[in-house]
Amino acid sequence: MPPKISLTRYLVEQQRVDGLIPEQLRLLLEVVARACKSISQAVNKGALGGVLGTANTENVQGEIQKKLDIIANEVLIEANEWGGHLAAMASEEMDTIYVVPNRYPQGEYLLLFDPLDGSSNIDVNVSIGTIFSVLKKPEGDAGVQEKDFLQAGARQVAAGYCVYGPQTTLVLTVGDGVAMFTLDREQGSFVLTQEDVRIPEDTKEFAINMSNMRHWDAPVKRYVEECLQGTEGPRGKDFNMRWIASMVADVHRILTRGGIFMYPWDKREPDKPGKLRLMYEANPMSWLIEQAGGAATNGRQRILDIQPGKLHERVSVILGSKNEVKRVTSYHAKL
Ligand code: P6P
Repeated sequence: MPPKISLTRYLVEQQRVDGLIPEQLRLLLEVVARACKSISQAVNKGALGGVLGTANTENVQGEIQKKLDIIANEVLIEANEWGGHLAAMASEEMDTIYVVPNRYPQGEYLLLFDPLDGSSNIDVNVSIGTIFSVLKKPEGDAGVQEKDFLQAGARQVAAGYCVYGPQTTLVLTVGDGVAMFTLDREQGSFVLTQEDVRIPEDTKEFAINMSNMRHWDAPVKRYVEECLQGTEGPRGKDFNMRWIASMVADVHRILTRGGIFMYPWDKREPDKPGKLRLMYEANPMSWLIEQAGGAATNGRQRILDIQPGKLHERVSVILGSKNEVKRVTSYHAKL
């Protein structure tokens, strides 16, 4: 039996090997992983912990917050604010950025997160997760402002998620491939269970919320209709469909066995480019997918090249097996 490689050992060894993980970034990633362990504990308690149901408050997105949304957000803030590795944080659950209080030293990193993605699944015991993205604070001005966060996804220095499902699994990239760590609850530590994750370039599995079909643009309608036609249509093969309505769970499946995930623009809210958020959902997930050999576009351009205009900006997302993403994107180009 090979020795168990803990997250700590993995990060220390990666730091030695390729210098992609400076000391402060390693500390940041370990703190985030510890926070995810705490969130996992709270999620696992469910009704026994009195943490299910809504908090009767709304977030910046105008969505009703679940109790666990707020708990997860507080856990991440409290875990990260004192360590000296961060200048500020941004969260789906907070209107504005959270600057590290003066009583603590400020670091050079910016942490963005969706503390608990997939909230609609919390009360029905379906996998949910924490998504995080790390940027460097731009050189220059003292202090930190929201505009410092407005960097394209290609400038991330780390990205990952923790999926709270039958296993609690942390998935991480620092730009040298994707590694997966499964929580060993007996030891209380994340253990390396897969590295150099690779997504097959082709797939027979698509993920989209089919109830929105009548609202989609023509290219997405064309792609999905061709999948549904199976062997009787132009694709010449049958497809399977999955939709967990928890991006973390759908992306984890794609990183594990391939597939394509789509949350495209639709005409219900034509002024919004999409439902998902660029900075702390699409960017981290897109980098993970690309680092595993997949692709991620908004239908027209690489998501990681999008220059954000505001912190809670939304985006259309088409990501997963490279050849399928290329096909959907090519259908948009023909418009
Ligand atoms: P719908 C969860 O609320 C989320 O932001 C993503 O995790 C998920 O992919 C999507 O929304 C589900 O949206 O419209 O199918 O409920």
